[in-house]
Amino acid sequence: MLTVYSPDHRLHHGSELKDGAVKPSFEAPDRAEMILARLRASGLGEVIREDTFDRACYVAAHSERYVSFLEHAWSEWAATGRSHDALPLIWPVRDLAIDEEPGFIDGKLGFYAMDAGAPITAGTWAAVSASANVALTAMDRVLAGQAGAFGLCRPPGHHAAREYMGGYCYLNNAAIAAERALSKGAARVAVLDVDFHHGNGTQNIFHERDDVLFVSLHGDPHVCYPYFSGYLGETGAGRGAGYTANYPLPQGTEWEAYREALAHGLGRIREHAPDVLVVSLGVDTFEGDPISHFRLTNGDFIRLGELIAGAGLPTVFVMEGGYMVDDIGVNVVNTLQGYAARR
Ligand code: Q9C
Ligand code: ZN
Repeated sequence: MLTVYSPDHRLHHGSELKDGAVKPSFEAPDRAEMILARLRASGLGEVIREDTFDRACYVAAHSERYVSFLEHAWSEWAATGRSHDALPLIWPVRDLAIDEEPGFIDGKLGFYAMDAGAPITAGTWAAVSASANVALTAMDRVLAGQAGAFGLCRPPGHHAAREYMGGYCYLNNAAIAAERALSKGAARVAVLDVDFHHGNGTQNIFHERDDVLFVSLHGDPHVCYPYFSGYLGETGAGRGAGYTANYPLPQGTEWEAYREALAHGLGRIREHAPDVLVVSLGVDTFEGDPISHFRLTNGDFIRLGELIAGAGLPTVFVMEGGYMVDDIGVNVVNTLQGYAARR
């Protein structure tokens, strides 16, 4: 198992609103460093740096104006004399939903965001573009014949939609990797999202597409973030009707119920017969996660990797969430080792 890693992730260390105050985000640099340390200690395989890619690779999954916004947001913010993290404070909800980009940074922040959980800082664009490049590099290695690769992406990506950020996510690394595979000749791709939170961004990007199947297991959005997406009845639209499969699961879900839903989702993936599988690997399904509500154990992640390997597909793992930093490395490496043992 090959890992792709970029130290540039450290350039992004933002804040979030917590308990009525602005505090360091749960989505912090030590997450990636803990995973890297555990990977190295486990001898799982080589760790390489990311390649560089053209911005057209990002625009395959996002709009040009959104990518431009991400690239220039900090300099526009700093030009107003502010040096703290940029967070949106107004959103174009329902009847206020216009499609014209505002001319001022405070309006742009809300126009291109679903929540206040994706701060823009001085180093955000450098880290975000490096994170997408990590996913692209992992995909290129798998397309070149490697059985499996792990993109140690940070920031994560699955909440980022075609035209908005949120939930710690900016560019959708999994969607960008899937588009890369299609651009290199794959006929079909599947994305399996096992992060605790619904991958609303990935679903948004591929909602009307029949070449990319999106399968997600997550906390029931009736009571879990992101609340407005991830219901059972969301199954795709237009040509994409039937190519989105959501498995909302109750809070407190343990391995046995999780395994059953996963087996069903993997069945859908087998029917789709993709050339390559992208796994949005969040380990915030862990029982000790501070912001999530499933009860998977350290050992369950080995079984997760084994079941994914059972699909028999070339696989790109892309890092998403997971906030119990003490266990994040163990849970990621367990998943990858479970996968590698069965390939
Ligand atoms: N108290 C990812 O896992 N905040 N994003 C939820 C719950 C947002 C998670 C607050 C969580 C986003 C990639
Ligand atoms: Zn998550």
